[in-house]
Amino acid sequence: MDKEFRSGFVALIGRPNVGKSTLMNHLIGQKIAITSNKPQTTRDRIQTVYTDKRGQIVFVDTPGMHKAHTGLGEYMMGSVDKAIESVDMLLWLVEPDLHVGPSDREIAERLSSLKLPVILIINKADMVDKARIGEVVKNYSELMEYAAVIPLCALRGTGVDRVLEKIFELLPEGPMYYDEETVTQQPIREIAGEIIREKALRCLSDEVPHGIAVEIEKMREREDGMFDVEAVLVCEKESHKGIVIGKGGQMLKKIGTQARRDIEELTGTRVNLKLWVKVRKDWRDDPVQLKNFGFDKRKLNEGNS
Ligand SMILES: Nc1nc2c(ncn2[C@@H]2O[C@H](COP(=O)(O)OP(=O)(O)OP(=O)(O)O)[C@@H](O)[C@H]2O)c(=O)[nH]1
Ligand SMILES: [Mg+2]
Repeated sequence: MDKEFRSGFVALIGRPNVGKSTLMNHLIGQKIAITSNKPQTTRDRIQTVYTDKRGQIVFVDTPGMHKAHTGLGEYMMGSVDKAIESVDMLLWLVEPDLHVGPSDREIAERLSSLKLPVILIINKADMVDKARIGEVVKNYSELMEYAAVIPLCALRGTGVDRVLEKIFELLPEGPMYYDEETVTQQPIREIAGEIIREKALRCLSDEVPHGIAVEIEKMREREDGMFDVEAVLVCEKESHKGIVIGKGGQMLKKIGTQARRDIEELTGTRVNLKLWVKVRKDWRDDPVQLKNFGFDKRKLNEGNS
């Protein structure tokens, strides 16, 4: 009986900044999704695969659920809807906050209308004591029924094994969707662009990072294995350009140095990274620019993952 191979699609959902991407990276044991302390870091679904002898889980990381104020925000929320519609199970992440707010109630209402198992993950358990966790569990349990409730610390990866165990317990017998070596099918070029955006999110403050997009103009492997990468950091206002470049180019250099290190780790080879900064005025509300950056609502309707 316990030899059957189980599989299915599992989305990580919740409000911005609760730790969805951090948890997904720990679940698969590799850093694929970018993370930062700024809300709305993840902008699109990111699919990754975990396989062991118990079965295969295809994780779908999603943007944090919020009320959209830009065209980009609308795309992001469409992408969450698409994920919820197309998976077998949900991991709903929350922070150990005693106050269950209206947006959490809205999420719970929506989830309880679906016929999907929902595992409630109370993340950032390291920030509070055990008694508080008990109260949080009680408050959230009043909202809906869960297949399981698991408090954990995604940052350190503690409690992650219990999540995998529970998912395998709940998934039905199923096929192997991807070969066992696959961790993600996201092209290396896209991951490199996301790494650069992560460093910009982490180095910059205020509203500047939210208007950043990254275009990889060139990514070519030399004969000696070294990668040449040329990328443009796009910002949405002329006044942001100087901030991204920094005094004497220091900010751009800092972002570039940090990004290069991570891209080297990703490619397993030396990387020569060149960065430029361009302004595309208010691109987050410009349908043509949004499409150029891959945030095309039609793509969601076509069911393209
Ligand atoms: N203390 C603590 N911080 C955590 C934990 N998990 C994640 N974080 C931090 O929370 C912040 C947000 O993490 P992300 O993984 O980017 O959150 P997210 O839910 O993917 O955010 P969006 O993509 O913006 O929706 C980062 O600064 C993480 O380091 C945790 O268990 N404990
Ligand atoms: Mg995220």
